[in-house]
Amino acid sequence: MSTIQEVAAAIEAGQSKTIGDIVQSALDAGVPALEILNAGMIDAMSVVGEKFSKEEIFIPEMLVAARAMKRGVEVLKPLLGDADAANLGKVVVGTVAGDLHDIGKNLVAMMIESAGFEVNDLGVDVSIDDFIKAVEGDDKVNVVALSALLTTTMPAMRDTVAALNASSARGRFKILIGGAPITADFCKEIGADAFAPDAAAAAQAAKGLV
Ligand code: B1M
Repeated sequence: MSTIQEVAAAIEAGQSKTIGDIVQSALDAGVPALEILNAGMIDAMSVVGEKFSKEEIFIPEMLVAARAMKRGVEVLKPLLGDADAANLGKVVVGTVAGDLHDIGKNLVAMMIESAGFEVNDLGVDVSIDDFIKAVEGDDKVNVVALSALLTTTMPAMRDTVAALNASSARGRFKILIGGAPITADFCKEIGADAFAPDAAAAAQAAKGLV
């Protein structure tokens, strides 16, 4: 029988071929999907990060762990959604320029979609121009959600928010930000509308903004 620990160990070891079965057998054993995600998978990625900081592992190991995480999330995705969700508007989601991390951003997109929004996911390393085009070219957009995982890409988030604040469409959308180095103070400082510490909070915050 699979447990949370087995899920975590498989993520840490980057077992992308078997993670689907391991997650499924934890579900079959009655472990709730959200618990598998938070206590099994997200915590395991933190361990991966700590090992990388201590130079116990290197970028290839981080990449395989990330791949395993993505496969595991695919199994959980249908269980984390809310099929009866209302249509609350459209959210443009993206990781800011220079930043290639997308696992947290993908979770945020998934939770926001489950909360009842349509999502336009621009991906990673998104330029300011692409964010501006996405909001100005679509009048359904009522939230822009920016993710940054690196302290070195916080300036890109600041610049993106400044450009969005200067946009002609600013009156009809709100700006939500998050990511490991991002704080509520930083949100206030750069003029975004809301900060959320995790994907579930991001979905709640998006609902609160519209
Ligand atoms: Co990167 N990396 N990485 N990495 N990587 C970190 C972030 C790091 C903390 C690792 C470490 O040193 N301990 C460190 C950053 C240090 C810093 O800036 N202070 C780091 C570094 C240094 C780097 C490189 C510079 C390494 C190098 O090349 N020397 C490089 C940069 C590349 C680039 O982006 N230009 C790099 C590369 C990579 C990989 C490509 C190998 C891989 C990413 C693969 C991928 O995403 N497809 C990777 C990984 C996997 C990590 C760690 C280990 C895991 C990240 C992750 O997916 N976490 C990470 C260490 C860590 O996080 N502990 C690390 C799980 C995910 C669910 O959490 O993304 O934080 P997270 O999302 C959370 C919240 O932050 C929040 O919700 C999610 C939870 O529900 N959230 C939002 C995120 N976005 C949000 C938006 C919101 C609201 C909430 O509103 C819009």
